[in-house]
Amino acid sequence: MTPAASSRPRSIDTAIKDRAFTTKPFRAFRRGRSATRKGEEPLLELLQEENEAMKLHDVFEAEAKKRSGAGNYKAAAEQFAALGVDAETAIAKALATPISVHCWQADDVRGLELREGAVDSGGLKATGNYPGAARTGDEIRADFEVAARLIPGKLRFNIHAMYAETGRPVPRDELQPEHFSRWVDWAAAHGWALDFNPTCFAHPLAADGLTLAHPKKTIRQFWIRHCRACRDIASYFGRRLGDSVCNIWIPDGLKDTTADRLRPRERLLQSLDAVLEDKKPKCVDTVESKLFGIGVEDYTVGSHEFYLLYAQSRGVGICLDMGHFHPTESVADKISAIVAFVRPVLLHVSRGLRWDSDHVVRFNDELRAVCDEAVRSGAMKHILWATDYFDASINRVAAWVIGVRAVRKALLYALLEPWKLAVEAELAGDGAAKLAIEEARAELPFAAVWEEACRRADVPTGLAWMAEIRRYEAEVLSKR
Ligand code: RNT
Ligand code: ZN
Repeated sequence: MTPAASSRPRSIDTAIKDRAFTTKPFRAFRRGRSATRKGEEPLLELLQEENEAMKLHDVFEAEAKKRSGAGNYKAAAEQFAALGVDAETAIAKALATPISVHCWQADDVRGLELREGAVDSGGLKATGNYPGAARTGDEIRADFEVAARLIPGKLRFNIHAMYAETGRPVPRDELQPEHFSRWVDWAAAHGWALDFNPTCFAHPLAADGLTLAHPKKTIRQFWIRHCRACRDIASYFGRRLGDSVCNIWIPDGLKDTTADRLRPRERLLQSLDAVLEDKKPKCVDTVESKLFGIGVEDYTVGSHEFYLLYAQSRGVGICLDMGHFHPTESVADKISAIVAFVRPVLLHVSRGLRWDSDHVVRFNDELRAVCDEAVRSGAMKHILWATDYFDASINRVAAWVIGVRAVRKALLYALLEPWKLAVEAELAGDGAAKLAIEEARAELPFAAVWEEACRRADVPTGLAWMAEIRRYEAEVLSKR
């Protein structure tokens, strides 16, 4: 029995003090957050009592000690088999699909550059002030090693030019592969390939909100040189670790009542042609559109139509970020429309709440729809998976684990769809049968197959991984 199981009621603060969060920054942070003190509104007191009843720490620890539910898998697999789905194949494919995890969740998109003075963030804003953000490359790497042990399946790691470790200020257009040698050695040691992104924001020459489309030639040329340098770096990563995706996103746009929408797009087209003019071995080029950004609400130069046609005409890949479309637009539906013309299709898996808010990815309808469509398209080898979100208001390592596990889970869920039956019903014109089959998915024992996948990948199931996160928070993150 742990102390929390005693019958004496304890406040959240006491529980926190007794448990993992014994250090000052976490106590202060959590006190500030909880409005539930004795004598306040009855509803809040009630919630506080409910929270006590949950005994979070004990639940996580107990989960961590449980052996995962190997027992249920056989029966579950039989249920799937009865609907024509092979659970073994689904598990194998789900675990083998690489997910490229974004480094920028660790440090709220700050980067490691040595620079003087503040710079504009290019409309990217991580909100929240949860303690423990990574401050150095070593801290990002250590944090990711913890996250990676809690995520099943094949991973890659995705860094940005602003994560160069140069030891002295190096202009972005002079970056070289050697400035990323620590990333490469580390990734190689873990068997992860590295993906890359030019950083065309958070820089004095991006202060106008324009980079590759800037009216000034000298500024455009700086960013062209930067993007070319980035392709060389990606090509180096590719040769060392296996193909590297180099994804170009720029913030370029205008705030209000744009007078000339054509010339900036012509300039972007020319700049991109200059960037992409020669082939770089092992570098897979993609371009990423956006609907709008903070401060550039009226006009985005690199809109979806622009980049889709650019990618198609130039033979490069397209990146679809789930937060970069109108909130009612379906990214899932775009996959089958695009993949026959443009390859690869890189998915930036994100979760927008009301706007491109980059919330931690969850196993929700949108994500399931994207994974379903990717699997149904039969073109999985042309679809690349990457995460792109940043939440500074919660434990950042947990944010990684929650989001990437959700992607893996949704991939497995999609691979377990009784899809052939649904297609058969559709071809037979039997709409009711199709609906019934799709509804039955919610009743199938998915959890048992997911647990089995986690067990085979040697990572915790259920809530067990949270015990690890809390330990790391108490031992490492809280000391930052
Ligand atoms: C921005 C894009 C882009 C960035 C990263 C940091 O809206 O989504 O992919 O999030 O490059
Ligand atoms: Zn993105």
